[in-house]
Amino acid sequence: MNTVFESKEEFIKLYESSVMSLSGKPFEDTSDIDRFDALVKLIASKSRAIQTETEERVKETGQKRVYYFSIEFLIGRLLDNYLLNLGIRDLVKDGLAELGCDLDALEEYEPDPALGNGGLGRLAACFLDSMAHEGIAGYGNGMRYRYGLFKQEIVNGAQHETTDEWLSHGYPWEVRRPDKAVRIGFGGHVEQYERDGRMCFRTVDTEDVLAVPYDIPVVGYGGKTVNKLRVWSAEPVEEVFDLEAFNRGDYADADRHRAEAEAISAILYPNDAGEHGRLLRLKQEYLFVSAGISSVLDTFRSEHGSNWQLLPEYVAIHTNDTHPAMCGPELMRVLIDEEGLEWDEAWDITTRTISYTNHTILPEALEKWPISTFSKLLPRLYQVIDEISRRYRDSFDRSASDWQDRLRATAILWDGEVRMANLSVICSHSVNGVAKLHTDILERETLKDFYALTPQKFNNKTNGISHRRFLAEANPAYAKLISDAIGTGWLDNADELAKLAEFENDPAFLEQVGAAKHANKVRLANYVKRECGLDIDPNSIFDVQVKRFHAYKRQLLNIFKVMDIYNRRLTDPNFRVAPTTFIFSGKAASSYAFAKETIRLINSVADVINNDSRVNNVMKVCFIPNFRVSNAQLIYPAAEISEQISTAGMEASGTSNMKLMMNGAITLGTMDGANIEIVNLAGRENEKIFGLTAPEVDELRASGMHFAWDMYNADPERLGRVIDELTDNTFAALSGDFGSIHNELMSGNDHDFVMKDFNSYVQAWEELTASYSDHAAWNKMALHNTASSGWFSSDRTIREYRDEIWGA
Ligand code: T68
Repeated sequence: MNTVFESKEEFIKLYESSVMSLSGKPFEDTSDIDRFDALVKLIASKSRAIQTETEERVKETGQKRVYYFSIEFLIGRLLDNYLLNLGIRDLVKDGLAELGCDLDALEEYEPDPALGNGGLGRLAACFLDSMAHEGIAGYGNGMRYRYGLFKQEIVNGAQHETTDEWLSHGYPWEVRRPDKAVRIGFGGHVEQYERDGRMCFRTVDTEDVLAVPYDIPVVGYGGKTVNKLRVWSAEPVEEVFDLEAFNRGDYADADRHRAEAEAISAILYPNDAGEHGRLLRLKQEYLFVSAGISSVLDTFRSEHGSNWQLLPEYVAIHTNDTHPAMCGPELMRVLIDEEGLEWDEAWDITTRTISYTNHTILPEALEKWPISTFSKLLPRLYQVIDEISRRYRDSFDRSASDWQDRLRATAILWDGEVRMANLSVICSHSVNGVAKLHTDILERETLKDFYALTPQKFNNKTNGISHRRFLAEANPAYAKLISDAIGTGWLDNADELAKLAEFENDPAFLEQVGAAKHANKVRLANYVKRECGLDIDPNSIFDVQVKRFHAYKRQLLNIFKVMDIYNRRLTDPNFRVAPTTFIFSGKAASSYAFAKETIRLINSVADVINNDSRVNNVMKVCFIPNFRVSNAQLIYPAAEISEQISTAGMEASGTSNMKLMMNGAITLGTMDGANIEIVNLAGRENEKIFGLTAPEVDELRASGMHFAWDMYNADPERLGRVIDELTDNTFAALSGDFGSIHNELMSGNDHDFVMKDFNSYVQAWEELTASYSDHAAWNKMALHNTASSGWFSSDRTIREYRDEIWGA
């Protein structure tokens, strides 16, 4: 597959000269950073050569282009991934070794850009990988935040946020494209004017900023397609430096203009920031939408002229959640105001071009903006939205008896607010959820009125993950075992993982599966020792819950289980525990007090248990700080139990469940999100399912017959005791007690059914861990999970989007 370097010798020659010319030093005098930088620049330039070929092919064949608009792309480190995708990892590693460099060591210098919060942003990155692999002309359009999501440190058990300065040494993958910059106007007012005998609209007296794109190559596996991710940075339109202010000594004032413009792309918002009313967030959304649409249309125009009727044939614009919801009105605005199209034609083009994915049913995540804020910031765009809304209402079918309720539920403008989800649905030809159950809930509950009106728009696209990043790259020990057994075809086609089923009854192979897992556990234990100074035992079970902290994800339930096991171990010397390391990792939004207290509770429980010699030979609790793509790639391969314990009906899909399954972990989970598909693929006997189902949750909520205090009183020995321990100083030594969690749980009447599911959860855990001692049986389950996981490759997901939504 390698057509990048003719030979190792050629690589060495090119690389040496690249190091020297970039650093201006003889090779021997260069630092590891110089060497890392030069390596990336060399691979990036080789990638761009393929990108040029890809571009020519797309033009020649008139291939449809897909633009994936997402306010987050959590791309992770790229070097290792691209070496793998280009088929030159071994060649480069060997070549570097001849020069006395260690590839793994150099890779540690690569920043891990935190340009996303969690699942949504990582999904976007997996999709870029799969689009390039599938030969789709697919491009990411997003934001280049100067500071990504905060860096998490743990101080006295609590999360502390510090800034993530990922750009401090520069980012060698990106290319700044000032020639493609787009001017974006905010504020001002709308005026009418006449053009070619036609009344037109334009906005005047705007405050403008410049959106400057940076392009990052996206290298597809197989080395045939290289696409790009374009991220936008906000800058002042022109350098307006106030010399007078500077001379007065007002240095801040002198540069105010620049600072105000740059603020727009300064930070990534945490997902629980409560965006409501945050003007800067709205500016971010408009900036990447407007600049993105402008660049999409420029490319189209250069190929097809102004034949806008052809747009839906050659372009698909996908909106990842509601953050790019302005794509619809912005495309309308440009087609009407700038290209002179009539409303109806523009509307037809727009709705046939745009599609939308929903990622949550949480009502607080359904974005809304006050009309007053919106119309002041974006007066013309607001007029367009108002007109979309008016026409929607006017054409509304009033024959059904409940038409008024239906109109109220689906309206774009309501109660003084712009409802972004409704705008997204109305402007799109396709609306999808991200797992079967989630799509069902959208159709039956969250978006039921839209579903009744336009059922044909709705479809499911169960999420997927890049099996190349999260299995091949993250887990070299297991990947080698797999490739030795079934060949390397699975890298290209993840369905081939099913061939592993042949080895499920091969004792020698199962032992090797166990050995690879053990090696990964040792690797993680070393990382934990380095990062946290904690010794964890690679012979214990690694029980893992890694994801954003949120009440519905129920990290609280997990730590309650740990507390209960600890209590029982202390009170009953005959109570047997399979030696286990309970591993947690993840960030809580900085303003989300309950989630942050849960992190502090976990670390406080860890502090007590890890230092208690009565139990610390059989249990340890480990919180790995600053969860991100790079350390996730060390954690997934080491996991044996995958904790997927959200309240049923709440997790849209989950994707760590898929990554962990693929790496041979057994799911301990509820029937929620994509856990359901996991069970369907691998068989219920190969996972451990517990707890309320989604219909049971609905029923119990509706009945009003669940009472936290009854649960507490009914089980004083175990559940009651755990709850008492939140406030009786048992875990207070590190930094105090947990009254707010106690209060939230009891006054909130166990909103997330932590207490309700407690018993069945702990029992399921005990049964599952009891079966661990039969190593052969366990490894067989693990292998069966990997063998069943091919369907979760994002290659499959992307093919479904391509065939059923984009028509690309
Ligand atoms: C996640 N959503 C879902 N949102 O929770 C998860 N939100 O079930 C699903 O697997 C994943 O999306 C991919 O579909 C998120 O990650 C956010 O991060 C987010 C960011 C900004 C604003 C709101």
